[in-house]
Amino acid sequence: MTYKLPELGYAYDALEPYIDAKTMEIHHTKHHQTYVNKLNEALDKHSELHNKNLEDLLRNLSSAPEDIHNAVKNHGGGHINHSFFWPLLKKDAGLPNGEIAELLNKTFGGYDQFKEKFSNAAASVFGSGWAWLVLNNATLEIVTTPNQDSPLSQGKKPILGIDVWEHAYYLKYQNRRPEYISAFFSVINWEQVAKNYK
Ligand code: MN3
Repeated sequence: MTYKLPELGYAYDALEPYIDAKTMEIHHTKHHQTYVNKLNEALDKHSELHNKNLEDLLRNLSSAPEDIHNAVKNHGGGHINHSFFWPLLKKDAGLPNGEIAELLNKTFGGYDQFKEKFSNAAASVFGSGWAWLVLNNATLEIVTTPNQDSPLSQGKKPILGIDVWEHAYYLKYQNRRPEYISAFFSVINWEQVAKNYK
């Protein structure tokens, strides 16, 4: 069992000017690839895990072998988080509609309120991490995780997520994370979000 870097499904410059081509290329071919390589290295040591899927390993992180626990958490998390992130990005994908729009209204009072709350959560992450819209049982929640921790390890299912590691935005936005977060809202693929919810 060997994990592989997934295709983005679009060109590196497809999200310009919101997310620049160079950032996308480095993020995908260097950062994500490194998570994949290090996850594979760790799992090489434990053939008994080769028939388990990564989501299950992350859901039951406490039962991962001690010598690779951190590697599964960091590199397994990095692989699954980025594999989840790429399809969430699409230019000119519009605003949420249908069931997702209704859920945002019901849970947060509307799209604008959701956007503000999610943006504040993403801005509040200290250092490297992620902000997420998750399903916690049947309830939508906004949560953050440090590093590459996956919401799966907290028993939650991600619906939408934003990578706020500096590697996701530094070339274009430097220290201006709020501008990157604002730009992110121009490239959310709400159809993919709806699929994740389903
Ligand atoms: Mn990243």
